[in-house]
Amino acid sequence: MDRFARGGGGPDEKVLFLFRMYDLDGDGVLTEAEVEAVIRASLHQSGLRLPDGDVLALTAALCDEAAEGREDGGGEISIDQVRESELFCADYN
Ligand SMILES: [Ca+2]
Repeated sequence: MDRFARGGGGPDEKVLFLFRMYDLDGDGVLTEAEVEAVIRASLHQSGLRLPDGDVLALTAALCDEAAEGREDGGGEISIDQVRESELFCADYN
């Protein structure tokens, strides 16, 4: 973990780290289950706790947002979409 934490650790690096960590099958996109894990981790890092319903709502909102720009309507999210998402970069404090 330490070697990933070094080198500035700006929001983008944190997102990249989380993305790689939670792209469980390593296929380069996050499925809804993987997105949920990222959200939970992000909240945990921010010291913020949300009810499960809110986490699921956030997950659904992110996946819906990601699906809007896709012809196949899939809910999977690429690293670029994660980077562009304010949800992952927002200051929860
Ligand atoms: Ca994946």
